[in-house]
Amino acid sequence: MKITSGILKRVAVPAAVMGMALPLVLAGSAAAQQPGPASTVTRAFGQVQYSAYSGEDNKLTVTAETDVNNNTVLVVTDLEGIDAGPGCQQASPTAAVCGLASSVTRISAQLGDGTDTAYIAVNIASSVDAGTGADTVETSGGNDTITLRDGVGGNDSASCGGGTDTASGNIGDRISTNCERRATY
Ligand SMILES: [Ca+2]
Ligand SMILES: [Ca+2]
Repeated sequence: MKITSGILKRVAVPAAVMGMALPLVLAGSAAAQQPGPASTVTRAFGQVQYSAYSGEDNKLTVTAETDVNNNTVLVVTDLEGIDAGPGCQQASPTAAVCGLASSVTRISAQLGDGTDTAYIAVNIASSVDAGTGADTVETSGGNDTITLRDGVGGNDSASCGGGTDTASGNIGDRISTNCERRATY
């Protein structure tokens, strides 16, 4: 009887954790899927790829969150809506979970047209191409590459966080000194 009781207790703990963690990552999962096409995110091995849907002012964030199994997973959010492709799972109409964060080696993001914001909040090497429009891009501790060049000067800004980073833009674009290699044309 003692053994049985011990097993039940050990099972009960993860269940309680699960109930508490659920709203953090999977809030809105019961809601209807985002109608129509949206931005997409996929993962192949350690490579995560985000592509913005055209015609939107995308608001991309990439974070590491604790899931229901107490794993640290990569969460990709676009407030304009996002579709989880191969390698990722839909968490809500605006969020996708793309597996264990620790095994992601590179994040690539194409923001396309529109006035977009991108915040990569994880210390993983990232490549962000802001595309056209007035864009704001911020990355963190990885060795990152940010491209602001869209033929228009002064409309974009980049901040690269820690690491050894490269950013390029048009003359007048704001590129932080934390982007060690900076070039404007
Ligand atoms: Ca853009
Ligand atoms: Ca960086």
